Amino acid sequence: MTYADVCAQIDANTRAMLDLFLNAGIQPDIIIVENEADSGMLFQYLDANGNMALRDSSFSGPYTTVASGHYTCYPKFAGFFKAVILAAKDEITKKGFNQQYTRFSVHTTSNPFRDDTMFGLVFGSTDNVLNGTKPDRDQYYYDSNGVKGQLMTMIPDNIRNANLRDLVDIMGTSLYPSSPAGNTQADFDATFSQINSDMASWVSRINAYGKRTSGPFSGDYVKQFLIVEYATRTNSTFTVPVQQAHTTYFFNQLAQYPWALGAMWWEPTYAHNNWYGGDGSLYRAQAWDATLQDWPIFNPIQTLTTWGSFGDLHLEAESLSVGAQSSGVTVRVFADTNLYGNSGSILDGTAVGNYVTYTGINLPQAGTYDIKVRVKKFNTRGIFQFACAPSLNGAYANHGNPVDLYVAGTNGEYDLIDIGPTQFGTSGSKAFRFTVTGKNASSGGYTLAFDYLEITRVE
Ligand SMILES: [Ca+2]
Repeated sequence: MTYADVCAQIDANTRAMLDLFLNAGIQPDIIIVENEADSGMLFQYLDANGNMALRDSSFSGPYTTVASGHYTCYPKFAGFFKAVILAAKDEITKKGFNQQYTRFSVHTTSNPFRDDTMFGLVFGSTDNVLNGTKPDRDQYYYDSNGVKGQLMTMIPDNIRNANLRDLVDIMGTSLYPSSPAGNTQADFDATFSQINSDMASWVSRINAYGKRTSGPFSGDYVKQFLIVEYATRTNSTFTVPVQQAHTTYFFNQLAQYPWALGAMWWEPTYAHNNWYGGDGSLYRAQAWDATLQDWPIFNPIQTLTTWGSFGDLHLEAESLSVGAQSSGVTVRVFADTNLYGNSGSILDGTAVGNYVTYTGINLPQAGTYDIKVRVKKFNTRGIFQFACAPSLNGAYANHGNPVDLYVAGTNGEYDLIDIGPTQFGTSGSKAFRFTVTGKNASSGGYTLAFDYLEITRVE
């Protein structure tokens, strides 16, 4: 099979796979090409030292070891990606869809903007950002000294001449952070040092590409970023609560970059080796319980729900600072296994006008955020009005309608209340106030109980 034959096969397979969606009226938002492409596709093999290397007899040389991050035949490798994207764009158009609505992502093991990676040769090298109509490296062999070699004529013209830099919208990568040494921010920062460094280094490059000025994604960055695989490993010190804190911390950091689309959770088996399927879901056995003489099971669904809200600030009410409260009225943490973190924050209100103000709600940037609060309804609850201010002693503005937390009976109910979009003119710490405005005629009191806040940037 010649190189051109492989490209033709890629073209046919791409169309066949995509037709399953398009024929059902479904146009993908994002097509991710390959799976950790830079360490294993089509022409790689293990060399005498056991390193991944490129099967390329024509252009063997110092650049053949993948560990170096360089590729002798980048144009051939890039050609496979271009073959997929060109075929997909053409098929989408042929089926009557507007191909502008589909973005294309590559997925590499290491971040594709870093200079010493395959894609970094095109996307990351400062000289190539925006300069020239097409990076030469898409077409020419370069030797280990960076000397330009011959045109890769075995690559079909339409593929070789296409500009991968312009075809790829979203840089995708995997991220499996190491287990932190402890449970402090410094410990967490240490596990994310490489990705944080990368993210910071991309700011100028992504800004150089600029934003789209037309089309369905007008206003978005031309180049965006997605963590295609993300997971943390469970061990004796990296327990589930620590992982939650660790992951929440990281997601909030990612949210500071408007061109970062988020992260997709991947490979639950990586988190623990005792995962089992059952009842349509996954669960895993926790550590052997000597008292119970059993393997207690841990249902990850709640955990994944808790972790899976990239771009959101997920703040447990019981962990928020109480900046202010009505005098003589208690605000306390209460336990309930139906609450996230197994606890919440309750205002033991006794009258209309009682309030609690939570502080330290740190918004990464100005903008409009949708605010949701999970509550525990009960037969002694009051009605609250939500208000927020730029600071504890700032000007409060009401948002959303009064919410009645009364429910009959003694079991309680749990509900995620959508307060609605709220505009914040500045980033930084905000104050959220919940004030009792009344109670249902059947309610026995004026208490308010909160589980967590979910704050999602909407524009
Ligand atoms: Ca909670």
